Amino acid sequence: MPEEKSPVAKTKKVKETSSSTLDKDLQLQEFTEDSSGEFLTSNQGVRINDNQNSLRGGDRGPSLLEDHFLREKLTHFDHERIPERVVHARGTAAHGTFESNGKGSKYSKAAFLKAGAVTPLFTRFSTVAGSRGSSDLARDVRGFATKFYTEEGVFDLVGNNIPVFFIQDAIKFPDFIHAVKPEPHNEIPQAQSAHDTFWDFVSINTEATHMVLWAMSDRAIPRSLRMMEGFGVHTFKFVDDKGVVSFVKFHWKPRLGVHSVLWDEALKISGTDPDFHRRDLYEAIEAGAFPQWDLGVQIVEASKEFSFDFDLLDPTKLIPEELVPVEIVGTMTLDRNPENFFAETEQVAFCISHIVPGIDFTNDPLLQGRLFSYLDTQLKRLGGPNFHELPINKSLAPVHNNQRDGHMRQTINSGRTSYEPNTVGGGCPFQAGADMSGFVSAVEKMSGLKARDRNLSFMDHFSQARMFYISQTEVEQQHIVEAFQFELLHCTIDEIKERMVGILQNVDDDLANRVASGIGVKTPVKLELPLNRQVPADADVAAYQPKPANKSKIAPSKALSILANPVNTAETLKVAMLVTEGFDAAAVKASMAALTAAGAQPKILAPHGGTVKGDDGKAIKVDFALPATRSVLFDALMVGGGVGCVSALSADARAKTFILETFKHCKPIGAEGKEAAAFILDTVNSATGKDASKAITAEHGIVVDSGKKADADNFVKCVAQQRFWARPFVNDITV
Ligand code: HDD
Repeated sequence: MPEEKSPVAKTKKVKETSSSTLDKDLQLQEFTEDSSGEFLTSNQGVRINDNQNSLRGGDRGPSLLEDHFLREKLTHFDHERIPERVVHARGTAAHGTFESNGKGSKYSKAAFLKAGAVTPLFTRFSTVAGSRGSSDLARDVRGFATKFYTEEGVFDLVGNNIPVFFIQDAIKFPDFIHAVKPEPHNEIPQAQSAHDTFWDFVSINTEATHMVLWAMSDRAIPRSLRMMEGFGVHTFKFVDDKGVVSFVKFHWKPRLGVHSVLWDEALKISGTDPDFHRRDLYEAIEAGAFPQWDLGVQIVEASKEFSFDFDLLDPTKLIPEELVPVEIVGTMTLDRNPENFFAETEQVAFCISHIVPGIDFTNDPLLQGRLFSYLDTQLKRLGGPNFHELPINKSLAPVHNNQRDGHMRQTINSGRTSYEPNTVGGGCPFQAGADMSGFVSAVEKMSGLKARDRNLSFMDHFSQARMFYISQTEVEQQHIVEAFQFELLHCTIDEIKERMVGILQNVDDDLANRVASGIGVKTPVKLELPLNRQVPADADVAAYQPKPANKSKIAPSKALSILANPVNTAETLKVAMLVTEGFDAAAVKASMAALTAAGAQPKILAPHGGTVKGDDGKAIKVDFALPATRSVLFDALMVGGGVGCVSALSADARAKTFILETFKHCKPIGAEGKEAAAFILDTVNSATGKDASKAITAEHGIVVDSGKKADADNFVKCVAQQRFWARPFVNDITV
């Protein structure tokens, strides 16, 4: 393009690409269009002179059908939406790599598990029930889907942040999803399980109980997508290079640990910043704080298939880590945001059927149904059988076959043959056949009667639900009780609430009683457990009846609690530095330096936008202003010192609300000096009507910084701990 005609200076972004991601990057870059410095054109490449006025018959006359630019533009616009995903519509994604440590090669011949192999990937996180525009902080399961572009083809690990599922058989999936989605008559409520139809379904489908407990736990309201685990859920198979098969469960373990928010925070975040998780992931990656997860596997030798008191094929069960430890086989790093949300995040097509040699499916009936559903969904969403040609879905391993034509075919296949075997094309492309380098299904003996039946080994619906509940700390159990109460109080049908309490009695009496007392149900509830399956003629019906958990026999599993496995780090946490004119600049500067050194992100928060002047006379930029933010968007608070600053903040109602909320949510609070500490105490005292001075201690996460290094270190330590559950007076605060 001639330089002098360029309407704007060229500002092409030069991307830094690590060599490990080079191949996929190059592939994506081939398709990336950067319009900086370019003339506006039609889709046919014709320059457009006037994009403001349509072609008219007279300057006040009708628009003319002849206006091909207008028609092209409106037609494209009218077709800009594709169907949103029927589940997991709301999501966000990032590019990255998986680096193998080689330990997986012992069990699987998959090339991406070989020592030192670096594989480009794309991971999409999502909620399940809400529409594309719903809030990130819904109480919901989070999808955790990773597309590995391996040298042997695409492997999609399409999992969740919860290791089990609601149902055991894919035939129940549409019913379950219809029950949790907004009700069909009025499309209410959006992105919430807190309504009659969800609880109706799970209170008569007892196999859902284990997962329901997880969904009512803090796992369903993560602090960040970067701070949650991922699970492949089903048992898969690994096949090694000698053809030896073992069973495998996949785990993603976040390096930042697992952290959640409180339900009160989730509700407020949904209003203040519905994009909270999406923004958090995007900003972390833009800032170079690349999130990492270790990929772990639990391996069960094929000969041990029947050595558990549950069925490995039952997706409502997990293998306790005490029985089979998780072995780490590599690490995922997400280091690049998509260039374009629609082209990449919206069009990425995960299919559980996308696997590579060395991995295989099991007969888990939920998995088997998924093998059909994902491919089918992509045909609908992406409009045809060529979705694998979209840049984000394209395999890095070369694709050669005789599939041809179809909507929007991109590949121009040369040659005369589109069939196999052939001689005209020299036999190409030819099957891998005897050299066994292709995908070979693991050989498995099959027998049985053709019937709509499910093995009795799938009938224990409560033992692991109990194991999950009794593995939680008291604080976590309280959150579960409150979650059940919140949800069931949104149900309008009393029988559903009663039935649900009846179900919980089969898990834990204390849980059932506590939930019941909050929702006005009298215990014990008399409940005959529903028999929601066909019982073969002449079979013993009792054997098909779900049984209460054996309460004396079940042991807790420490790995299931978030709080029992703390990862204390201040890395990437957001700390609000609340200041106004006259703040003690030296103290704030020192605290910010200590926090930054620990990897945290201190942000200046003031009653107004623009800049704010410290007692050194220097103005600094305000990052957040009280009228436009809320404490729930931050992990910790430091209240600036300086007499003028503290007295101005004391007169600011929003500043006090910010302090009270942070206090109530048990988050770390710092005070730059005595005046700031007194202000915090006064604020809490007047809200509680009590003397809260015994809460103002580092033990309860409140640090008074008197300028010593030890104080700054102490505050950083508290920020890293994140929550102080034993802090007194929190329940006396009503903000
Ligand atoms: Fe599914 C999407 C995870 C059971 C049918 N599912 C979808 C996504 C995730 C999961 C993470 C979003 C992928 C993305 O980001 O694009 N689904 C799961 C897990 C399940 C599960 C962990 C149980 C272990 N799903 C499941 C069943 C069926 C489906 C039993 C149907 C029989 N899932 C779908 C789907 C979706 C989907 C309708 C919607 C959009 C898509 O596939 O691409 O096909």
